[in-house]
Amino acid sequence: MKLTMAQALIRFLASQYVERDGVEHRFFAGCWGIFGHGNVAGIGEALQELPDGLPFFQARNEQAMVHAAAGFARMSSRMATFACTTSIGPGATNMVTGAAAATINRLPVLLLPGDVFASRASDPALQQLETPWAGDVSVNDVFRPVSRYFDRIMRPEQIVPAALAAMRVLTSPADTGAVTLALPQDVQTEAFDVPADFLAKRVWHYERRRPDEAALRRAAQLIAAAKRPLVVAGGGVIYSGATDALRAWVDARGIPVGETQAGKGSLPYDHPLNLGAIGATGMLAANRIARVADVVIGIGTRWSDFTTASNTVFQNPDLRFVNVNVVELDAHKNSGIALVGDARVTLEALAASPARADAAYRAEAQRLHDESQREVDRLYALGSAPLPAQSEVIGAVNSIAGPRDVVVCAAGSLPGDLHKLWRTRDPHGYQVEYGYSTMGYEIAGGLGVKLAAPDRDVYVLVGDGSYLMLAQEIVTSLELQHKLIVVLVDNQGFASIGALSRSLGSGGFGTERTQPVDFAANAASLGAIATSVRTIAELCAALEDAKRAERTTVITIATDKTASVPSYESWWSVVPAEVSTLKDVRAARERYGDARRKQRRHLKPE
Ligand SMILES: Cc1ncc(C[n+]2csc(CCOP(=O)(O)OP(=O)(O)O)c2C)c(N)n1
Ligand SMILES: [Mg+2]
Repeated sequence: MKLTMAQALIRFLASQYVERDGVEHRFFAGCWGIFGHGNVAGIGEALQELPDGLPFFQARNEQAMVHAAAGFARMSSRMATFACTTSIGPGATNMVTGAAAATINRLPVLLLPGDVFASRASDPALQQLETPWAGDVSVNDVFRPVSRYFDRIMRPEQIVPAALAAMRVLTSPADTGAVTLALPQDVQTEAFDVPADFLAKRVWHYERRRPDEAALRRAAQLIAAAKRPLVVAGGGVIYSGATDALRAWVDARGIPVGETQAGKGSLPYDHPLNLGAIGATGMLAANRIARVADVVIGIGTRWSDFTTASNTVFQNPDLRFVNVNVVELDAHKNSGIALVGDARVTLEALAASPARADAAYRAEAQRLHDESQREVDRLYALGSAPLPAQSEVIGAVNSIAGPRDVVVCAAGSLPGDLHKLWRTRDPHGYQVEYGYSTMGYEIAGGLGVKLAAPDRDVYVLVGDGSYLMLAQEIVTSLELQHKLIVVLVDNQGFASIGALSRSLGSGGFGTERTQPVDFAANAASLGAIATSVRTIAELCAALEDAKRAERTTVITIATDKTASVPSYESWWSVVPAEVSTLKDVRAARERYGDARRKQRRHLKPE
């Protein structure tokens, strides 16, 4: 059949399916896009020509549409996503931040930026970069480092191998991330004889890899000998659907669990072995237990500095690691025994392996779990006046959200506070993007989450700074009739960075907003139901209204940024200047030197 490259690609994408554990469904829920020259006549025509192929979703900002795709993919445990089409130039490069966020969070998104004419017949086209020393460079080359697969389609028939390669990466649990197919605008419209098999329904069988048997035996031995074992549950537990397997495995052995940002929800918050958040934004339970643990079993975690408190959270000199991860890179971190495999399959493979946490250690973990919960109660009911504290806002939203509802967040002081305080009751109930911590992800990512789970209420918690960076997808949520409940926490600026700056002796320099903003008027102008509340009681009433409402609601509440949630014996490495005329900076540098001495490298060979 003779089709244009764009028509062939859209038909191909509409025919891709994934299957895992016998459940099969389409991989692409649709195609987000903003048209301009570079896609309007190619991909645009192809989408219009085949309305039953890939449903089209119009966005307001290209970065936002990648976030929506990523939020959707994450809520779908990476079993489904969107394609995103853009014009050439700024439309394309607006997606770079979204691409990096998706790749760093290991979430599949397919990016289809328009590219300059392959023929070069009208060079330089509007928005085309001219590079004196290289004729084959375009702005789209900036996608290379932030993509797990990149190709530029210079001839129409090249789309056949490129599209297959793209699908392999998108459906690989280990390799997934942003995939970029840069599409020169003339090539999109060129026709070729498309092989029928290319367009046939194709099912990608999502792999559950079993780790190497010898590695399993070595890991089982190490775990059996442990007295103070600790599991650190990362996003891989949730993506793999391993939460039940994890619960059974730790219950049988009395092994406590700390949760990373992506792994929060691996166990319900009130499970006695759930010590809650670990690391720089960790709670006292997980962080204290981590300090003495002798074997740490990381499951589906990439050991970011927030999880390890910049490599200070584990202090046992004899500590050994076992890393269960589909990604080899992660499985080998911290000199661990590498179990390269799927979390659920690996836990099942270790089901018969004996292990028992020491009784006193278990009792201490239980005591700390209870103490952490009392601390959450305290912070939920802080009674800060005249302005409420952010922790009280979190408490109010948590108490009104249903057990299956979802909280979405990404940057500022909210993610850390949510990590410590949010009571997660469902494995998919906590969707905080903290791999890239992208200001502006919140509303767009929340929309993606809602598209993946329309039967759940989605609570987007967003700071005033993040809101001002990227809030326009409120319009899209209204257009699509996918309701979001947005709670905008206004502390008049970049409070998290202000606090960080003060801790570094820089006094909050450049982090406050002096210009008042009427956020309710702003949100109302976009079409949302918008209110501004002053007290927690008013917030609760507004949240109840929002639950009943059919449209997206934005509730703004001003908070007291000085009533912040403490950090629990944790640290995060940010380096103050080595020399400075500022006295406070010099003092911070000295404190930094002391704290750094707690950093560990975990080099002990097997
Ligand atoms: C796109 C982007 N730019 C800059 C940063 C660095 N940064 C992290 S948090 C933050 C301030 C966020 O302000 P706000 O949303 O009001 O949250 P708050 O810190 O006040 O809780 C900044 C500037 C970032 N994470 N993302
Ligand atoms: Mg703020």
